[in-house]
Amino acid sequence: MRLYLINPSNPLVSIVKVKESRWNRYRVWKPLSLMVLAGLTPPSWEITIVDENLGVPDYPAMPRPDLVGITAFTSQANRAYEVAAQFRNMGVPVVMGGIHATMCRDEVMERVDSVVTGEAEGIWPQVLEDARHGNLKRRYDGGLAKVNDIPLARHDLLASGYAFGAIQTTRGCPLNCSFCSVTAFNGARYRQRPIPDVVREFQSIREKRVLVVDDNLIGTRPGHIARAKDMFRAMTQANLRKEWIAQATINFADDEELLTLAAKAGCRGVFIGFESPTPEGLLEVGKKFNLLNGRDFRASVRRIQRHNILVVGSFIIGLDIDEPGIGKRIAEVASHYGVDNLNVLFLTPLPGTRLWDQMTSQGRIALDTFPEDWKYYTLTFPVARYKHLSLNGIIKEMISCDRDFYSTSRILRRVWSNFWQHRKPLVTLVGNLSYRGNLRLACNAYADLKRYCGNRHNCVKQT
Ligand code: B12
Ligand code: SF4
Repeated sequence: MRLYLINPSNPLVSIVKVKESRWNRYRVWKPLSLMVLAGLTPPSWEITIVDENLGVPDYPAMPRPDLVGITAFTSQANRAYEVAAQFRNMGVPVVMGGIHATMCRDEVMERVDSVVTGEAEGIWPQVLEDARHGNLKRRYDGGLAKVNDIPLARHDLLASGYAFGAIQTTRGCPLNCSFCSVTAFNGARYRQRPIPDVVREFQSIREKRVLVVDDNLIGTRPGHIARAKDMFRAMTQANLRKEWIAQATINFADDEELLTLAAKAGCRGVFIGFESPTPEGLLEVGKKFNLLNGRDFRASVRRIQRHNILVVGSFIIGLDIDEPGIGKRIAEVASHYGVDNLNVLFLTPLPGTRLWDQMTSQGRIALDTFPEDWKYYTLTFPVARYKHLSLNGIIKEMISCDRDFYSTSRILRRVWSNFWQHRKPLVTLVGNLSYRGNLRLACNAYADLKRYCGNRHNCVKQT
């Protein structure tokens, strides 16, 4: 039995096109979901993983599979449906799973033979068995998996073409921020994989550099942090010789021992969601965790950096409290915090989130011709109607934020302080220039968006 597992591309996410710039190699990330599915698949199946971000193959010229499994974030849904149609026309059954299939099940069911909602671990062997007998059901639900017995992902199947390997050590997040799908999809309970499994899986990754995809690597409670410390100790003891980057909340900075152990285990960078420069903004998105009394973000960032760990800060533009000037404000605050890189995203109502429910009920979803418009749900396009910012206004804020934070003088200052603090001036320079280089691409994309909206009257306007 032959199985193709496919990660569809999104033509609007041009930065992932590896052939256009060699730096993009550092921005293409392995589709871990498909490697996990492959790990759950019995050996009687011959598996090929296709990541369209590395190039779209000529499917009809490939050997005919017995089953196709497609994964998709919401922003990949359009291409996922095209791929599904292509295989279904050849008479090959198609199963789709992942976050979009879970949040928009009915839409997906109309376009594929079978939909799997939730996490796959508990249900995928059953799906394969039904497919083998030509007896696929229309729907399966995997719910939340027990993370104690997840087989290792098949890291051997996507061996080349990427700068980073990928691994997951925990699932779920208790914080449930309004714009984020993680709590809705993976649950509020923080589930931690057994440390020996994590170490073994790390050992099976060939790349020197690894993305730890956990939404919050260290968790929020003392028990979570103790486990993170144990994991870092085990990683160091296993002498993995990996360098890895991860996502964490700002409490990462609060524990010197945790930072020391993380750095020793190979941590080289963290991505931290600051979300908004104001307490009102944090309250609006529900990220109360960042509001702890007396938190000095600048000192926190510096404490992390002292361990030679780079900090990428993430903010959102388009909150109800955001007014003209927010772009400059974010650039200033992020510079004051001292982050090494800044990633700013448009507030985007993703299906299944509290924000989606709120914006839908208020009639504020502007790009709502679905499924066609899903391709704009990359958080790099303003797809909603924002309270104090028009379409032109919010784009202007985003551009001014990027221009400010990535101005030549600010980049030089950042590189100089990295040099002065014996950190990573070169990595910071390359990272900053690469973000700055994207601005031109982003401006072209905004111009296309405006044309698209122009044809469709009443796109984004003030409410
Ligand atoms: C790593 C990651 C990335 C990587 C992607 C790597 C890759 N190619 O997969 C990068 C950095 C590139 C990325 C980009 C984006 N991401 Co992202 N990302 C994640 C993150 C943190 C982890 C994903 C992961 O690997 N999980 C581990 C695997 C094992 O879990 P999984 O993917 O859920 O797969 C399981 C099930 O879903 C299911 N399953 C999945 N696929 C299939 C297929 C079949 C056939 C079956 C049966 C089952 C199945 O089985 C798996 C095992 O249980 C998630 C958060 C999260 N917790 O999921 C956000 C997340 C998926 N990202 C999100 C978003 C919004 C984006 C972006 C649009 C915006 C952005 N800038 O972040 C872009 C998308 C760009 C594009 N191409 O269009 C949202 C998606 C929400 C949505 N409705 O789409 C998430 C949920 C985070 C959030 N804040 O809400 N992301
Ligand atoms: S944004 Fe981060 S902290 Fe908030 S719910 Fe999502 S994963 Fe958790």
